[in-house]
Amino acid sequence: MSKSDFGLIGLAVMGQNLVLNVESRGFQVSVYNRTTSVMSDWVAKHPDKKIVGEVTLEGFVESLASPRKIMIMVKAGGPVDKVIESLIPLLDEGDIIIDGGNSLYTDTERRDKWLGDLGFRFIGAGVSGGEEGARKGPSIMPGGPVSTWDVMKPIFESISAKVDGEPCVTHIGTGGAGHYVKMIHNGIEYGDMQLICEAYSIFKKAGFTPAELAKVFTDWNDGDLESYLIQITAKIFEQKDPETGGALVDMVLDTAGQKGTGRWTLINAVENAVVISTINAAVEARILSSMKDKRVEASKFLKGPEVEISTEKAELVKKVHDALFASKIISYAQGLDLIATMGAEKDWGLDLGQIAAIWRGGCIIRARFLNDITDAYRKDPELSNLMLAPFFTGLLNEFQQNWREVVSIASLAGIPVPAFSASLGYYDSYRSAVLPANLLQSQRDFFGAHTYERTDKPRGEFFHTEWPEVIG
Ligand code: NBP
Repeated sequence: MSKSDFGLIGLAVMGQNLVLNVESRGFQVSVYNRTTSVMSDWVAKHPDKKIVGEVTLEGFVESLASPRKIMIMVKAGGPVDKVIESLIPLLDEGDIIIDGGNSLYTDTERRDKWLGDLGFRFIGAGVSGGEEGARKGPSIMPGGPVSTWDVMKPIFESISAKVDGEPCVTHIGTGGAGHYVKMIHNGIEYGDMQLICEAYSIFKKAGFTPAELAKVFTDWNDGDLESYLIQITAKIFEQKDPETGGALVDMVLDTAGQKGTGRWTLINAVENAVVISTINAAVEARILSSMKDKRVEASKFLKGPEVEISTEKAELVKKVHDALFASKIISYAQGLDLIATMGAEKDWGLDLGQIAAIWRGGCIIRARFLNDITDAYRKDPELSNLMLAPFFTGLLNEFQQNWREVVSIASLAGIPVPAFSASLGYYDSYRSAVLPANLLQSQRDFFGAHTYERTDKPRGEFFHTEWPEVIG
């Protein structure tokens, strides 16, 4: 049998679908899985495909054409290192290992050095789009050396999603850049999902039925909010529960899980002193949702307002649309600010327009407005903040009044909207030429002699006041 063009280790949901995708583009693929029966059962289901199942790692490596291109699609963390360790003695110099899982970018940087020192080539590639993306065309975010990208480019471009004929894959940058950008993508995904949930929460309190909700989200998906997450949300509201006959969503317990990429994003933002308050609110909302028993208990004691939402339904839909869109702009502005800051720190040479462009298809956050983000950065690659791109400035100026009204309606009705509020807080802080930090700096000088700059003196001159003594 001829040697395979591509090899994949790890036949869980992502691995299986990626193999079918690669094979469908005309490549022969060898596969290996730690639990052999998983591999053989799956390969047996696809007798007509150019898929070679191998029961040993040695046989798997031997079945690949040189230089070998091996994608690892196993659980992130220790399992990736274990697979790499077992591959090393079997590989030849110049062979390529691709880690396509959700690895932490610092692990990718370590593996990049480890494998590079041994003469192998390594790519840490974020793959987004879940099961369907993997099968039909994901958005792929590969890092690593340009020379290795050049070898992998034909396969990556053929398997990725396409938007306007452009493949949703690009060389992100060296080292861990690919997995880093995938991590922030996931953080932004957390933000998008939470913002949609907050819109839902307001509509629910205003008495919208699941059928009305499905209509709102379907209409939104036909307009400027068009996106995969809005689309699936409309479908969720249409789904009936076979047991009760009601809407399935009403039967789903309100506790959300998370796998860690959102938390990693927050840690990185703090390390880089970049504000990502919308994503932060989204991660914390998941944490609070998971505290179901404590919330049920607290609900018996802590009072909220007894207020109905009186805004007429069509008007409320327009207002919430504006609040959602404005908050979404803020979330992307923050996420892209973090990517730009980290990219500069690491000298990754990131192209934010190109990153936005490859998120337009295949991935969970794909959305019409990513075209506008791509345009904004292509027009001005040095853009300091997405909010200041003329297109987005115009939208924020148009939406800001309704956005405030929605946060106010929610607050007066006792509905938690942490991501809407955090986004608005960021917007108002960022646009404030003057903030109350004059008082804060005075407090710091009072208790710690931290000094302050004066409004009537040049920047960089520091002053200290002997404040009155406080007893007790
Ligand atoms: P999982 O993350 O559930 O991992 C299961 C696979 O890892 C199986 O093939 C399993 O082999 C293998 N594995 C484990 Br666990 N420990 C191993 C070890 N020590 N040595 C060798 N193999 C080991 O699979 P997934 O959901 O397909 O995700 C794969 C990667 O893609 C993950 O990093 C994930 O975060 C990422 N990702 C997932 C999605 C998604 O929608 N699921 C989307 C985007 C990215 P076994 O059969 O022998 O147990």
